[in-house]
Amino acid sequence: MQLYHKNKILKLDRPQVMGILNVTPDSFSDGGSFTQLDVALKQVDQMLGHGATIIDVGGESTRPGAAKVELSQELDRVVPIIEAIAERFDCWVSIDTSKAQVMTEAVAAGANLINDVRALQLPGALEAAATAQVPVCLMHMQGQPQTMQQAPQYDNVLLEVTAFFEQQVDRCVNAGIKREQIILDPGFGFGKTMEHNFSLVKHFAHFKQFNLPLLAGLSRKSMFEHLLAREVDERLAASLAGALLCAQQGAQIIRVHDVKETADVLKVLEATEQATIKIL
Ligand code: YH5
Repeated sequence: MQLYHKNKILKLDRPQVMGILNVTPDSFSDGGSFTQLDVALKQVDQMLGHGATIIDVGGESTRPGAAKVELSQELDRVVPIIEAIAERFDCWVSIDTSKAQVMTEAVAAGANLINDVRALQLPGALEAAATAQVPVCLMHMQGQPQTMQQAPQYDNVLLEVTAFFEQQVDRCVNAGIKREQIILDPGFGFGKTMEHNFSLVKHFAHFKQFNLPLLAGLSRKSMFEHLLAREVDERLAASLAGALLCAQQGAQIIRVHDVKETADVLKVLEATEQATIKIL
């Protein structure tokens, strides 16, 4: 399995680490300022040095209850950073957005992958992604970010997420996106209770039936707060356990804040899988 964009190929024969680069300044300056750009590039350099192969640039906060971001503000945040990364580093750059115009301008600036928590459902997004000819990550979410955690409900979360994937893959293929360029993501924490999230972890392997790349994003999420009563900066061990459980069940891309530690865990998994093959 592999993804491609122009002359770049991302091999998925072992799990890849996607490092999260938030450019959502709850701080003061916008993405174009020298200091913020400099800080972001240092973080990128560090994440790549620690083994990330994809940098996921996000300018809209989709945390429960977060404020909406205007188009111009989101563009101002992400475009200069993507240009700077693409200029300096030979890595994959992913744009975490739901807005069609951000997708288009981000890819023009050098992004290689569209990561959309709304699965290309906002106006124009499907067409923008098809035109951009980059791989796309389709994430499942129940409801909208502002309200999704108020009362998530499913008859069967696994079957509902699976049905959603079937529909959305069809929709993308019909719009001209190549099937093999679609990544699926069950969307941990997006309109899901703790029980729903852990059911999806337990049965992550169920999604291998699509024979498409799978992405798991559990890093520091609230499901661990509810389980462990840990603040966001105390959820590393839990996040690593979640990453391992999903990678062991076939996740090819693990989206994380803590690249170094996650890369170590994935190396342990890989060494174990290699050893098993040799013994058989
Ligand atoms: C994802 O799962 N998540 S943004 C709240 C947290 C910690 C982390 C309260 N974008 C995903 O990371 N894209 C986000 O603590 C994503 N999959 C994909 N494909 C939310 C996030 C977070 C939220």
